[in-house]
Amino acid sequence: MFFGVALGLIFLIAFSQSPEKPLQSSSPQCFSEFKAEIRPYAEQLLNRIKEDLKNKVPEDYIKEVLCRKELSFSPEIMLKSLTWREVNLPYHQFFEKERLKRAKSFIKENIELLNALEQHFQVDKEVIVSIFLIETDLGRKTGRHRVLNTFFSLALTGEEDLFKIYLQNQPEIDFSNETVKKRWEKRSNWAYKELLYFLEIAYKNQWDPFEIKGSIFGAFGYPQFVPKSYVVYGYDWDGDGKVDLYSISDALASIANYLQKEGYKIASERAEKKRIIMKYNISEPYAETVLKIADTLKNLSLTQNNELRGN
Ligand SMILES: [Ca+2]
Repeated sequence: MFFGVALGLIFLIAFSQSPEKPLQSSSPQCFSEFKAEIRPYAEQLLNRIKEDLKNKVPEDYIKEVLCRKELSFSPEIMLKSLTWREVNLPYHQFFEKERLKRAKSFIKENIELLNALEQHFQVDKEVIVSIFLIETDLGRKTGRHRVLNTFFSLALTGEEDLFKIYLQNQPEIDFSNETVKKRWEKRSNWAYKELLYFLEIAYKNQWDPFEIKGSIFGAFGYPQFVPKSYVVYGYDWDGDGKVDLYSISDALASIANYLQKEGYKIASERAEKKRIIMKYNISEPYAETVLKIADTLKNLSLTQNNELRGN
């Protein structure tokens, strides 16, 4: 073992003194795990990010984060987003007795907070809980994909020449089709902006950016917000100076704040409420399910109150 250490030391000295050693780039470890064909694009993206976040996030921080070995590039996220079909999601599962029972208990346990939120934001508490139930099963399922890697990957596949490499074995994606191409362009531009928002909020909040995990398309926390929604609608209800989407009070207040800012009013007609909920998630079956569950929860608590009164 001693010999090994000594030998290692000799090698170390030999190599550190080697005059043939190539000059190191400014970011020696950056993207070293990536394939050679990807690296120049990643370097270019890194420089663009540094430029666009100037005066907002220190360059050293950006470099430190994006040069970590946890950073990974998954072009299949873009491929998936382009072949994504609007399917009828199994919304009926949310009407299962077990889930409704848990949602009902949740309301009971958090009634003071929910009443305060309803009062403050003028959003029905049952709607808030219904969204919380549908999005993450009351906080049980918040996603397992690293948000940073998702947006980094989507942004990097915005490089056409790079993306074309991965399109070769994808006969179902017709890149000569203008609609497909527009979708790709829109998706990658959006992801790049979300990536900037994410780096900014991770820096400000001193998060470990790789610890934040979410859905396949980068929605995170109990309300499943993308980074821009965190910035625009995030609400620090408990007043600790930070918006924590993994704390019940901040998360539920953020859902309510989202709806209120988009125009939700407790006194509005059902159709109007539905229209606003579709701004949270642009899907009619989604909005319909949110309202139906909210109605069910409302009726359940009414029945319970009547039972208590002996009716
Ligand atoms: Ca807070």
